[in-house]
Amino acid sequence: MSSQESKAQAVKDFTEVFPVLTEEFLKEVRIRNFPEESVKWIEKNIYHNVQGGKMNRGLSVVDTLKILKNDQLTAEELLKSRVLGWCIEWLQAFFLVADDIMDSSITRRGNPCWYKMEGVGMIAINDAFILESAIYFFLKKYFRQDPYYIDLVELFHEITLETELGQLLDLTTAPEDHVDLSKFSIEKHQFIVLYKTAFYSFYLPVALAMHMAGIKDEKAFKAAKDILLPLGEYFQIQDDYLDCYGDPKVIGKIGTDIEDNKCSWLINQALAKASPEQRKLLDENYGKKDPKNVAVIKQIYKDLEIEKLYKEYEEQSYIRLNDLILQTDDSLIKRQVFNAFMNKIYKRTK
Ligand code: GPP
Ligand code: MG
Ligand code: MG
Ligand code: MG
Repeated sequence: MSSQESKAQAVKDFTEVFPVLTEEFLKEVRIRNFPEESVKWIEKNIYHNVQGGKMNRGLSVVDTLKILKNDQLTAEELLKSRVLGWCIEWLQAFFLVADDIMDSSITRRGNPCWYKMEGVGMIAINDAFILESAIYFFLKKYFRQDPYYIDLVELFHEITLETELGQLLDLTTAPEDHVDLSKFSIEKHQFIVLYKTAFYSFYLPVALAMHMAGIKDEKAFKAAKDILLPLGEYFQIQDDYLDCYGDPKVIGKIGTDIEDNKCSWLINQALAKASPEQRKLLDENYGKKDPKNVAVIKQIYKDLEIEKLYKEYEEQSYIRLNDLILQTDDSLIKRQVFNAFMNKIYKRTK
């Protein structure tokens, strides 16, 4: 079997678990005698928000466990790693439903954002909470008997807190009514993306698989963090780049970072290169909803060749991160785990 086929099969097997989990969760609602209307609402919430992503995070749990256990997984281990993978996809859905409200976004995964759907609006806030609660229902259902159950629960709680702290800083650095570009810096950006993205997107899938594999050594978790967090930073810089330069048809969302006054990688690079005249234009036009203001910012990015700078950053990151992977202690955690991540994200367009 070619690796392409086995990947397609892995995606298919992973995908097939989704409707099963959804049904189990809906049953949990039904046994509380909720009207069928509520059950249907939740089903729509789940299908609209949990599905349709790249599933990179979820699939990574399965892929990582396969690597850690030399491809020798029992049927039960396969199923449980897929359940954990879906728990991350549920977590991601919870974050994205809320993030899209906070970022005033319009589309997600090629569809209107959930809060933009007819009749949903701010009910989406509660829907996000329900998506989060589903995680703990699945963990209990599938892992209650396992010695590492509490590790999983604690990990989800800890990572959720870290992501929420990152989101807080992301938002408070980008107030809607007050643009002050002097508050931005590359260091601040680095700090925000570490918390808002890297922990849940990169460290979490690997740490979950490590718990399942019975790894206990704190040094192994530390080694995983040391490489996965920089990988996550690189991933979010790609996200910032795609927000401005990605094709909405491909990335499934319309960028709003300039309008939202976000401390994005792009604006930080522009600030570092801008002449006093360009700086004045950045100050006057960043963080405004009017397409005319946005166009001025994009023109300055063009004049400063920010896109070229990003391509260079991407090349350099590839070399730097591969180097870092080579330096990890293979006896603590297999290098292949990290190479698999790198291959999934290098030069991504969505
Ligand atoms: C990505 O930021 C970060 C998140 C989705 C985490 C949100 C965290 C919460 C606690 C709600 P982003 O806004 O750049 O993502 P996107 O570009 O996909 O909207
Ligand atoms: Mg957003
Ligand atoms: Mg956001
Ligand atoms: Mg973004």
